[in-house]
Amino acid sequence: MSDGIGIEDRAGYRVITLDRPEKLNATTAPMLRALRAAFEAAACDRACRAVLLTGAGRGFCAGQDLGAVSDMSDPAQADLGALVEELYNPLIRALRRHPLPIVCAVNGIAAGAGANLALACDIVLAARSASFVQAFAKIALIPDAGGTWILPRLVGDARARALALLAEKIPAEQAAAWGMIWRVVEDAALIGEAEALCAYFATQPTTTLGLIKQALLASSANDLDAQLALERDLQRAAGQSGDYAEGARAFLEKRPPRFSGRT
Ligand code: LHQ
Repeated sequence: MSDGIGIEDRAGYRVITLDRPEKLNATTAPMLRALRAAFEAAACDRACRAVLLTGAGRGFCAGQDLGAVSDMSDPAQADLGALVEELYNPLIRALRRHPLPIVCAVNGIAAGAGANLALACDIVLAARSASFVQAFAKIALIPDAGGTWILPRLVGDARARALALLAEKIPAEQAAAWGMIWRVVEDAALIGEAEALCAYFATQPTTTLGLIKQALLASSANDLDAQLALERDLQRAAGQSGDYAEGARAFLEKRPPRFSGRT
């Protein structure tokens, strides 16, 4: 049986596709496990220098498959927290701590945990026809998959509150105008642009890009002194890399650098 995701290797990067188009790629337990395993495998593969996440069909991801978690016979016995802990939390941590740049191509609706899965990626491109909805409140749930952490950081408290409490669908263009995503792309150009970004990242100083992600992640919990100390330490590591030596040499020799990635 298919686990609901597709994995395809390209030159220097990997494409992971959410693949249950008949259910707008709503996530199931096998799918979430496979997704996490795919990201972990990408992190360990030295030939892979970026990851592209997208969805098959007309949706990106409609969030948790509600059919798979809807035994309403005794709600008091249901433990959605256990599901969050086992399946969503490790995935979101894996994305935010991932050493490679992750590009997300939001090809259609991103709802509930599907929206927050997209927002956990590093660079989010969305098709002009795509939209985002923190659908949770409509079914009496709270935003999970990191939604209550990332939304206020991306769009500010006022917009995060309205998005979460009203659960209104917002178009891709509005998401971009609010700083929730990087940019909107014409539908037909979406995958091409996301692939081009990944191909670009595949030529870049991969280890250093991972250090940049590490610094940005830490900044949300650190005070200025702690962050300055972290920058010192990470810059020390970056400065000792072969890619820094190549980058500086290439600049001085007025030629494009040839980064090896993981040095
Ligand atoms: C679906 C789903 C879906 C199953 C569309 N499930 N079938 C939750 C619980 C537990 C613990 C952990 O955390 C979570 C996190 C969450 O993600 S909660 C939020 C779950 N998501 C939602 O509440 C969104 C539900 N979906 C919708 O509101 C709509 O489908 C949207 C607005 C996404 C798209 O609307 P339409 O474009 O009109 O498409 P549709 O509703 O006709 O959906 C197409 C098919 O996909 C349909 O199946 P069918 O067999 O009737 O053709 C839907 O039933 C199915 N589908 N989302 N989450």
